[in-house]
Amino acid sequence: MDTTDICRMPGRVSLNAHLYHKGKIPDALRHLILDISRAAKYIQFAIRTTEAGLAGSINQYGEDQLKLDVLSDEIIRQHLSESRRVASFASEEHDEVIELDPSLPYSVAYDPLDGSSLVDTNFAIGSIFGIYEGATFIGKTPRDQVAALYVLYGPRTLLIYSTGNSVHEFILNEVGEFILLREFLGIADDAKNYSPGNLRAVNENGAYKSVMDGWLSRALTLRYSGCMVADVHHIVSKGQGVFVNVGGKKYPEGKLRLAFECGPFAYIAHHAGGLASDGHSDILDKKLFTIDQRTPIIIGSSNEVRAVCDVLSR
Ligand code: AHM
Ligand code: MG
Repeated sequence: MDTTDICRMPGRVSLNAHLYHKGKIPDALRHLILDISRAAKYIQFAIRTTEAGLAGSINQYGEDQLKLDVLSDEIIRQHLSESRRVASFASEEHDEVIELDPSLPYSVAYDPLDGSSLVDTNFAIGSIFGIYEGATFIGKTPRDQVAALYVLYGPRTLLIYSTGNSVHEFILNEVGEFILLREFLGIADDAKNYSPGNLRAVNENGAYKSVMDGWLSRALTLRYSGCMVADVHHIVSKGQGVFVNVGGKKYPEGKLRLAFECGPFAYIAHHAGGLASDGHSDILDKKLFTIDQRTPIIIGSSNEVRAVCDVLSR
């Protein structure tokens, strides 16, 4: 029998079928993304069924961990370990790289539950993943990622991935399968919405205040939730917008991390036609020296990203 017949693109397109037919990636990478998507299903169940309290522990940044932070991290750890495709991984919740088997093809950086402090408010939160070829991603740049994806746990559970061939969106259906919602998502050059993270920094960062004043005078629309996954997804979903998180004098690099948050989103924005900068250089070209490295980020519609960088550098 002709195998291309058996593997025809079905009417209702699963994540697996899409990765196979449109991703055109090695089977090992396809299976790794599917393993991660399985972990996400357990996390969305955990969010619905676990109380929103503290775990009684702190993470590598000295932040209190929620039970859900710890649980989400364990779920992902388990799926990455069992996948037998991961040489090493690093989580935002730990201060070290976990080495599994250097002969395996990929290394993964992930934030298990971004925006988890919002869980008691029932705002949307998410998981973020950057996948690299080789035994470690340290010494590489986000441009070296071979895939990036995030999962948004909101009223609906969405998974968005890129393997370098545009950006595609899936929805978790009632029987627990991720089904294609929209493919080839793009980000327009001009922004109508703005998402100003760490706005408290305007008190010590006059340039950021000028950026904010510019948005207000141009009457752009504010869209900010406090979860980077939700806020950047707003840009990906609406096809325009800008998200900023920059620091002040005390923390010039801001709060967000290159490996776990900014790198994967920069890859996704790039493959949707957008841009991500630290104010001077493309986030995709920033070398990963340590897992806890932070970076300012301006991400989204390219003209707006450039305009914001211009004001910030004055
Ligand atoms: P987290 O990974 O500890 O949840 O922190 C990251 C989140 C981002 O999702 C969001 O953009 C940012 O922190 C908001 O920070 P703050 O509440 O300090 O302004
Ligand atoms: Mg985070």
